[in-house]
Formats: sequence, structure tokens, C-alpha cells
Amino acid sequence: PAGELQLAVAGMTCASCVNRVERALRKVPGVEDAQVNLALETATVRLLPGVDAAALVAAIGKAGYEARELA
Ligand code: 9UX
Repeated sequence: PAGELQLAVAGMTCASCVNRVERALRKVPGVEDAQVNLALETATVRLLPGVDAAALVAAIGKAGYEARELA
């Protein structure tokens, strides 16, 4: 079953940023969906077991934003 993980994402200022981050996350293997909340500066990711949060943080970093895993 898919699990869910929350990230804090810094540096997003517009709707295009949201799309960039969502697309970057959805490209990571094992990610089934990603929803970014611009106001809250969070990303909610639905993912398969075994996906490392570090891979998500790296993908967001590569897209130009800074992320960290939320508890
Ligand atoms: Mo919006 Mo984000 O113009 O880097 S895409 S600010």
C-alpha cells in the first residue's frame, strides 16, 4: 500500500513554482502523486514503500528549491 510523506518546501513564490516541484516529485520512481500547498509551503507525497525521503529532497533541490522532511 502507498504511504504518505510531508515535506517543507522553501523558495516557492508562484503557481509555476508549485508545478515545477510537483512535476519533479512525480518523476521520482515510486512516487504516485504529489500535491504542493503554496501557502503552507508543504508538499504531500503519496509513495510506495521503500522510497527514500532523501530522493525527494534531492529532486526538489535539483528543481531549484529547498526541502526537508517533516515528521
Ligand atoms: Mo514563479 Mo518560481 O515565476 O521559481 S516559477 S517564482
